[in-house]
Amino acid sequence: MTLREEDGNVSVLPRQFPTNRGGLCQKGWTSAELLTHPDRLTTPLVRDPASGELRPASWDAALDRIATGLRDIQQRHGRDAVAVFGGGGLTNEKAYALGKFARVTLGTRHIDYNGRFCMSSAAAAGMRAFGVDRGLPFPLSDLGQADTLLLVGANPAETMPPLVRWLTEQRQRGGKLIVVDPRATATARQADLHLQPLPGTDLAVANALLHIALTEGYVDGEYVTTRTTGFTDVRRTVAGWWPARAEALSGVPVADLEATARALGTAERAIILTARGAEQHAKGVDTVTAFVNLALALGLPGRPGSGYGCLTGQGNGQGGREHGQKADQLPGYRKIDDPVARAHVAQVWGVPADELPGPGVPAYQLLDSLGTADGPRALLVFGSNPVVSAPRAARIESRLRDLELLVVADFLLSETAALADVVLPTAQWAEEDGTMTNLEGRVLRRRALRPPPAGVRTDLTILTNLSTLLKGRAPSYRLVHRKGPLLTPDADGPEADPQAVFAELRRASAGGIADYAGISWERIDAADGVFWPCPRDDGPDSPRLFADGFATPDGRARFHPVEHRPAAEQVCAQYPLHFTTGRVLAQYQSGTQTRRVAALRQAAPDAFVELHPDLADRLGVADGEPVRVLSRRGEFQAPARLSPAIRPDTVFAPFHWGGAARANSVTNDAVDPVSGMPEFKICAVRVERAECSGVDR
Ligand SMILES: Nc1nc2c(c(=O)[nH]1)N[C@H]1C(S)=C(S)[C@@H](COP(=O)(O)OP(=O)(O)OC[C@H]3O[C@@H](n4cnc5c(=O)[nH]c(N)nc54)[C@H](O)[C@@H]3O)O[C@H]1N2
Ligand SMILES: Nc1nc2c(c(=O)[nH]1)N[C@H]1C(S)=C(S)[C@@H](COP(=O)(O)OP(=O)(O)OC[C@H]3O[C@@H](n4cnc5c(=O)[nH]c(N)nc54)[C@H](O)[C@@H]3O)O[C@H]1N2
Ligand SMILES: [Mo]
Repeated sequence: MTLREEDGNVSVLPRQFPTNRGGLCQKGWTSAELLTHPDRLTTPLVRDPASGELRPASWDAALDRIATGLRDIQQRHGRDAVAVFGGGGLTNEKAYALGKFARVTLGTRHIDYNGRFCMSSAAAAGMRAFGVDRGLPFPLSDLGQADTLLLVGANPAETMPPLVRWLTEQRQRGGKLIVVDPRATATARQADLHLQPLPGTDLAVANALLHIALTEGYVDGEYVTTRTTGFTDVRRTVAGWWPARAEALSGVPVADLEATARALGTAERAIILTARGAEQHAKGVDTVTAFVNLALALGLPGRPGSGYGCLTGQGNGQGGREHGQKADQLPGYRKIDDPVARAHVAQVWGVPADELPGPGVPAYQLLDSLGTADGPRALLVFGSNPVVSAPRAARIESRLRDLELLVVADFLLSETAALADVVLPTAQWAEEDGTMTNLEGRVLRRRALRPPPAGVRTDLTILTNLSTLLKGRAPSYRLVHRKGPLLTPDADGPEADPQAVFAELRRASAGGIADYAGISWERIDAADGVFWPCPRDDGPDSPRLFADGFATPDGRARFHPVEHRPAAEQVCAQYPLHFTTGRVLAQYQSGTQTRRVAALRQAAPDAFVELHPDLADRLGVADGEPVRVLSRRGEFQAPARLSPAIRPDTVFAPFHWGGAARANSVTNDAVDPVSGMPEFKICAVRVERAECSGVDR
């Protein structure tokens, strides 16, 4: 998108770009409204010990409170007593600086981020199969060319509207779209075939599809022999997944399973994509692996117009997972426990390698340990609102309250910021330069249009300020006065220079999996983005991966046998319904931003509980009537929305609201053993009519 500023008002204009072809969703159109929103934070807030209230404070006082608090806590409890929580919406520069801040300035192993809730299962599955995790190993425009496109647990019509034009093109060219979703979503309604499984049974569906591909002869034997290893064990596993068994478990008719396998197996070009519906499960890694197995057996990855991909979600969901805000990761997608990686990054950072901390723990485990005897006593949050978005959120909220020091950098007082001891007002997207990496692995520029309002600092400047205070020496990134006609230095003085951070990120990533060494801001500008890996200034970038080999030591992709297992929590007499969660078009994530935009509030004003009319009938619930949803962990309340689009045994709610309508009050905190991804997409609940005066129960 591009921005236009007139009389101090910013408006968003769509820009012709290969990924979205000038398309922009409503959230994009309205995102400028938040720049000047009355709720915008423009001064630091510090909690007053006497009154217990957040009060405006100077930057010096707020930063000093943080530095003193962190120093004191680390002196009493050690370096790991301080933790950092980042976000997949942060620019690459910020994600990188945050990881370095944790490891070098604070010396703590405790950093993780909300991407753990988002893409970590697909990331782990991609890593173990292909040796690399890039959402799409091919340009998005390939979707338009696919003869068969299988979307598993993805609702792009609501979550990625700019992508829908590729689906339209695909179908206009005569391609077949198949959607796997327990609900007949806006996306599923466009499909040629909609499989409507019980939540949490996709793995069985995938194994059955491979079973059929084997029996009907769609497996590409030569590809399997020359480009992969490990198929024998997978063949043995899927032999037990005859279609009727998968039907009994998932409810997807055998005929539909066969039609899907056939459509994939006979297509010239076929693409399989997963998103959160398949991934946010305690078996998300194995579920994605099952679809990767299917793609490999059909010989798809690396073939033009074909392959497997994950639809990455957040603004910088891809870049956010490459530069070291993951607990086990160093920049360039390196492993923090790899001695060679540590030596390389330590040298770039100018510290001894043995001073770098080891791996921390995944997001939920980290949040759940806060304020406990062995857990961190202080937390700094940049770009997340876990009070609304974490599973079993009431518990996480109470963990956050147990902290000695909670610091939140945000431009709005999110539900999490409202609990903080110190809130730092930070810049928004239109006010800072940087880069983002999209789901294609394409590194793009984000351009500042105007300086932040007086009193606001960028995340990078905040990190630099804190480093200076804590280390007592010059900051790691030079502070510059911003230049250019619009970008006059603001009242608070100089800013950290994101381009200098990017220059260091390039060196730190050099030789890693996500190698940015050959990517400069100038090159990005000249080429409408640059695809990593791109190791050399004068060498090519990588729009397509896997044409010649995979990123494994022997160049072959790896099959992994995976077995279906039940959801972590089963329905029972007391909690007889399956509960799943997701998104609606007009709200974004924890809602901090979109709930404040009038047009979006109007489009999606309230939380709701989606119920099949038959189920509603049984419960005696009318459309629009408030219902309570209860699980073993808590409850929330929202109006019922009756819809024949959902399975009668399943209830759905969006997670964009906090307070009494918080869907995450009931979600399960079971996590995937490999990725640490929570099981947001299935738990057991009971639904009741909410008690309200004048209505008989
Ligand atoms: N409007 C809007 N757009 C967004 C966002 C937003 O908050 N609002 N967030 C962004 C982010 S961070 C992300 S990660 C993406 C997410 O993008 P998506 O993955 O498309 O979004 P979800 O709604 O979480 O889940 C997709 C679908 O999974 C289905 N589902 C639930 N359980 C299961 C299951 O067990 N199996 C299968 N196959 N499907 C299941 C749900 O019914 C839902 O329709 O969206 C991005 N875009
Ligand atoms: N039940 C259920 N829960 C879910 C999901 C689900 O499908 N179901 N999906 C999960 C997924 S995929 C995701 S990605 C998470 C998302 O949930 P969160 O991690 O809570 O993400 P956001 O709501 O985007 O929160 C971002 C916060 O940071 C602020 N912010 C935005 N940009 C910046 C920035 O550049 N700097 C700073 N300092 N602050 C910034 C915003 O104002 C907002 O308050 O939710 C997860 N939770
Ligand atoms: Mo996400």
